[in-house]
Amino acid sequence: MNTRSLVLLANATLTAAALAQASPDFLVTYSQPQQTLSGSAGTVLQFLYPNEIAHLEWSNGPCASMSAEKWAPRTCFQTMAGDENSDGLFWNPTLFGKIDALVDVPVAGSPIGALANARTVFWSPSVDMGIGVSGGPGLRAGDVGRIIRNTAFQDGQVEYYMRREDFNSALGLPLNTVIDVDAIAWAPGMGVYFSLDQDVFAFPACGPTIIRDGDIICVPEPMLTYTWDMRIQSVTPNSAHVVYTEAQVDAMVANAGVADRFGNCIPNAVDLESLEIDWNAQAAVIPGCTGLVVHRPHFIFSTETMTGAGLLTTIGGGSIYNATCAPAATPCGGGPTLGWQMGIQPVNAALGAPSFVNAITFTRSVRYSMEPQVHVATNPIGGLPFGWQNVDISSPFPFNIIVWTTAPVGVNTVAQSFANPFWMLTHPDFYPMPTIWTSCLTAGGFATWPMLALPPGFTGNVVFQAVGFSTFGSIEFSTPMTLEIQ
Ligand SMILES: [Ca+2]
Ligand SMILES: [Ca+2]
Ligand SMILES: [Ca+2]
Repeated sequence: MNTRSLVLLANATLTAAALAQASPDFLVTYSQPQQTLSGSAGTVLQFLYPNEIAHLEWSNGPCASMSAEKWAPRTCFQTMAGDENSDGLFWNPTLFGKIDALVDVPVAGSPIGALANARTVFWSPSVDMGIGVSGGPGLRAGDVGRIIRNTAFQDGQVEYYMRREDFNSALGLPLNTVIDVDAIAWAPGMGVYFSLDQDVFAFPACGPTIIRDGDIICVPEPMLTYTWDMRIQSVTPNSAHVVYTEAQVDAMVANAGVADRFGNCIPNAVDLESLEIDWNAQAAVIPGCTGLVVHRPHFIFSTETMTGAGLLTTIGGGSIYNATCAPAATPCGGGPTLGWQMGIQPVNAALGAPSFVNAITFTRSVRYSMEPQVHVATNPIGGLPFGWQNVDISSPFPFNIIVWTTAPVGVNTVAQSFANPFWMLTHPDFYPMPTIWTSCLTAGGFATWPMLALPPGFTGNVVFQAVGFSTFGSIEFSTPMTLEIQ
C-alpha cells in the first residue's frame, strides 16, 4: 500500500467515524410509484419506482431534509444486470418486479465497507430476475442477494446473502419450494429475521404448522454459518422459530392506534412487509423448542395495511415508530398518514400516498445517482441534435464531469466494469476507457446536463457516469446509466 492509499484509508476512517456519530439513514422502497417530497429540483429523480431504492438521509442535517431521494435508479441496476431477460435490451422497466426486502450488512472492521452502495446492499425481488447473463438460478423472489462482478471479471452475476434453499431448509420445506421473501433483518449475535409473502405449511423447529405471511421468523445465530464477509453460508434444517405470530403482529398494529392514508384506524396487519431492528429497547430471550435460546429483538416494521407509508415499532406492544424527526405515521383520529413523514408526497392534504413501506434497512451512505429522461431512443435519419434530452444527477459534489463509454449490444450482453481505485464513498466501479463528454455544476444537490448530439447512423449502447471529487482527495463515480440507441 503506497502513501496515497494510506492517506485515503485514514481519511475514509475519519469520514466513517464522523458519519457514525450522526443518526443512521434509511434505505427504503415503496410499494407503488411515488414522488419525492422535495420534488428533487424538478428532475426525473423525483419519480420513485417500486423496483428502485430511495434514501432517507438523516445523517446530514436531519429534519431539514425529510425528503426521500433516489439512491439506486432502475438504470443503475439495469447497467449492472445487463440483458438479464434475453430480449436484446438492457432496459427492462419491470426488472425485479418490486424490491420487497432490503438488508445491509457492513463487513466488520471495514470503514469503507460500512458505507452502503448498490454493490454492497442486499435485496429481494418480487419477480425473479432473468438468468440470461447470470445463469441459473439467478436472483429469485425467494432469494436475498445482489448483482456483482465476480472474481472471473464477469459482470451481471448474483451473490447471495441468503438463498431460497436456505430459507426453505430452515422452514423444513423441500429446497425447491417456490417462496417469496418479503422482509428481512439481521441482528448480530441473534440471527436472521424474515417474513414471507404467502402462507405455507412448513416444519420449523416447533413442529408442523402454517407459517403465515404476517409471521416474523427467526433463524437463530447458532443455526447459521457465515462466509468471511458475513453472508449466510448454511443453515441447520428445521431450525426456524416464529418469534411473533401474525396474530401478535395484528394485535401490535391495532394497539399502535395508527391511521392509514384515508385517516381510518388500521385494525390488522394482513401481510408483514418490512423489518429492521429497533435498538431503542432490549431484546427478549424466548425459549426455543429445541432447548435453544432464541432472541427476539424489537423491530421497526410495516404491513400491507399501512398505506401512507407509516412505520411502527414492536416496542410498547406496538406503537408508532418515532423517527429522528417526527412520528413515522399519524395517530388514529389525527387525520390520514400522508407519506411526508417518510419523504414522499401525499395525493393531497386529505389523502396520503398509496404505498406501504415495502423494505427498509438502516445504513450510512452518500448518494450520487444519475438518470436520463429517455432510456431507449431511436436515432432518426438526420441524427439527434445537442440537448435532445437532459440527464439529471443527484450530487453531493459541487462539480461533476460526465464520462461515457460504449457497451456491448445483443442478447445476454452486459457492460464490463472495473473497480475504481480512488473510490471511498459512492459507486465503487467505473466502466472502462471513460471519455469525457461535458461537465456541470451542482445547485441545491441536483445537476442537469444536455445529452450529446448523435450523428446519423449511430446506434449502440452507451454507459454514462458522473465523476466528482471529494474534499479529501477521492475520485467518486455516480451510479451508472445506460442509454440504448437503436
Ligand atoms: Ca433485457
Ligand atoms: Ca422477494
Ligand atoms: Ca416487503
